[in-house]
Amino acid sequence: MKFGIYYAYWEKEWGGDCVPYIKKCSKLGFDVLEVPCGDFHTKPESYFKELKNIAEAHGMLLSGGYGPRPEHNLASTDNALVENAFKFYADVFNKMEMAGIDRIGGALYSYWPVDFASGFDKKADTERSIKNMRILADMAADHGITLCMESLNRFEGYMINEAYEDVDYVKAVDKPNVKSMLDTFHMNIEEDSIIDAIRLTKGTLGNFHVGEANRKCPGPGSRMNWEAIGDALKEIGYDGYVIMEPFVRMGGKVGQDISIWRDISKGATIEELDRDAENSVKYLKEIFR
Ligand SMILES: [Mn+2]
Repeated sequence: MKFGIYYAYWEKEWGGDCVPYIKKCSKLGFDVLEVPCGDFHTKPESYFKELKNIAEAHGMLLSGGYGPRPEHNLASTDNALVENAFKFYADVFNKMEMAGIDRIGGALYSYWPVDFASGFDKKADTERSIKNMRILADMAADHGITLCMESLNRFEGYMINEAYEDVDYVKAVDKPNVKSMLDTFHMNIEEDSIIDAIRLTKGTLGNFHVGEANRKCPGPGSRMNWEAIGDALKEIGYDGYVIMEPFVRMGGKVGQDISIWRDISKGATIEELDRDAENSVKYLKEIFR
């Protein structure tokens, strides 16, 4: 297993320049940096070449994350919108390959965060999503990219809330580069057993997000049984990325989308955030290996 972190831990706005985080995260003990793909269309090719060069220089791997905006919803009833989403992803996949990023995870099957008031038809949406995901999978395969379908809690999505729904979706798409993806924060809300949920994804798990129930960095003495979670991942033979996705800072679009209405970091400085992440990845590497 390789251990990573999502850049947004330090940021209040989505996107931005991830290059400085490569060196920083390498120094903190990470193997992987997960970067946002939602703003790739705004960036020049030179940015992606720089990501690749700096990552290689520091022995770091890169993975991609995206919570699709409504205009990139593959389950939409609007064909023109879906065509536009394919165009957006075609550009993203090109740039991912340029940067040496071979996997992207998130609610790629739908959009995020869902506006539940706008109404939806889960069954029909899921059928459309599966049909369109097959097309997206072939586009991604041309660039050597794997698509990871992240199971989200009920307050952020409706199509895939539990591991069994994730596995069902992935099996229905039936493409080798479409995988399931779990996140302990979401599982903590929805699953009877986090361990059984992990077991269910044997053979289909493509990315694994970790975080405490309140999205702090994983650590000892928490409500999550990290030892049992690590054992379950080993039991199913998971050899992919374990990416921590802490969100502890208020403010900006990140704080708003993640629903952070108090300062979970308790006024932590950037240096203190760094130490927390460093201690957390050290702990996970000890427990999961
Ligand atoms: Mn996640």
